[in-house]
Amino acid sequence: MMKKSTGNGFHNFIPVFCVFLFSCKTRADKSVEAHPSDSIHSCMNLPSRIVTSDTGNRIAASADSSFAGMVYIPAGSYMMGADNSQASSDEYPKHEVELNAFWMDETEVTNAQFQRFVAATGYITTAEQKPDWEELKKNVPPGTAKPPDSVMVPASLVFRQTEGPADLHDFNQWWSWVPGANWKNPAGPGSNISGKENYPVVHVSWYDAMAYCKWSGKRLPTEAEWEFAARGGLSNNIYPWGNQHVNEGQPKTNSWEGNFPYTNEEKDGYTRSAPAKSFNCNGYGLYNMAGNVWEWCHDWYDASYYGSLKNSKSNNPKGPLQSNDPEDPHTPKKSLRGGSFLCNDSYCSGYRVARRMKSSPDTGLEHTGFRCARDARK
Ligand SMILES: [Ca+2]
Ligand SMILES: [Ca+2]
Repeated sequence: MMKKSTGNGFHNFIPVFCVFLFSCKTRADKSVEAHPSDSIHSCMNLPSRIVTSDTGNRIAASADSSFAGMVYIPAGSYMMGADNSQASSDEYPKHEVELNAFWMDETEVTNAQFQRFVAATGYITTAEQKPDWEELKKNVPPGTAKPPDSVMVPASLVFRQTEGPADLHDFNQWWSWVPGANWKNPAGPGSNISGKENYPVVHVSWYDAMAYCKWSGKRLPTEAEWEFAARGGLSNNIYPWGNQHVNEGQPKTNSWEGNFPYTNEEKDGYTRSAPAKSFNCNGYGLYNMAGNVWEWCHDWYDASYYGSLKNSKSNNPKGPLQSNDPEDPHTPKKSLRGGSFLCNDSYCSGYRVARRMKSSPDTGLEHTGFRCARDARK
C-alpha cells in the first residue's frame, strides 16, 4: 500500500508491510503451478492499502430500475481462462462456464455519475479516510511495526513515471502513497476532475464500488460475467476486439505504448486515463473493457479457483468463499479485470480478456475504477 517518497514533499516512508513485503523477490509460497511465462506476469500485483473501511452499510438501496447506459448480455456458455502464452498460472485451467443473461454498464462509471452518488448520499470514500492501525495490523505479518503517524493519513496511490528502466518486480518504483489523493483529486492536492466529468472515476475501493452499486440499484459483475462480456460474443479471443495484437493497426485501447514505466509513445493519445467512451466498443457494445482503468469484480480472488471448476460446466460461478493469494497470503483480495492505461506486454498485458488481477478491497489507485451489472428480468 504505502510507498517511499519521491522527494516531492510527500512523506518519506520505507514500506514495511503488506504487498510491499511480498514482491516476487520474496514470494512466500510457490504452491501454484508455475507456467513458463509466469516470471513477470505473476509479479504484476497491485499494491494494497489494507484497512477495513466499509462505510457503505448506511447507503440506502435504490429502487431505480432503469437500464439506461447498460447493454444486454445474452445468456450463454463459454470457455473461461487462458488463451495464449501470456497467460499466468491463475488463468488455468480453461474451463466451461454457463451464465444467465445480465446487463452491463456500457462504460466504466464516470466522475459525473460518482459525483451524483456522493451528492445524494454524502458518501466518503475509503481514500478520504484515515487508515486505522487496529484494522490494518490484522492483515500484515505478525510483528510488523506500526507505520509513522505521518503516513497514517487519508491518501491513495498515484502513478509516477520513472526516469529510466525500472525493476518490474518492484512496483514501489512507480506507485506513490500521496496524502490527499482521492477521486476528486486524482493526482493529489492541487489536482481536480474539472473537465473530466466523462472520465472514469478512480481511487475508488471495492467498498466504494459496492456502495455506488447499492445506491444505483445495481451490483458488481462476477469475474465470469466480466470475462464473458469482454469477449463480446467471440470465442477463445485474446482481446475484446479479437486477436489482432494490441499494438498493431489502429489504437484499440488505452494502454502503455513504449517502455514501461519510463517512456510512453502515446500512440493512443493518452498517457493516463481516457474518457470512458473511447475507442471502438466490442461486440456487445461495451467500451474500454480492455485498458483505461482496471475494474473491480464482485469475487474474492483465488489463484487456484479455476482448478476447482475444471471437471464440470460451472453455472453462474460467483467466486470462492474466501481469498487465496499465495504470493501475499496475509491480505484478502478482491478480483479486478481489464487492465489500465499502465498495461504493457512487458508487464501485465491486462488488456487480455482472461487476465486476472487482485488487490485488497480497501485499495484505491489512480488506474482503478469499476462498472456495474444488473440481473436480467426473469
Ligand atoms: Ca495510453
Ligand atoms: Ca477498463
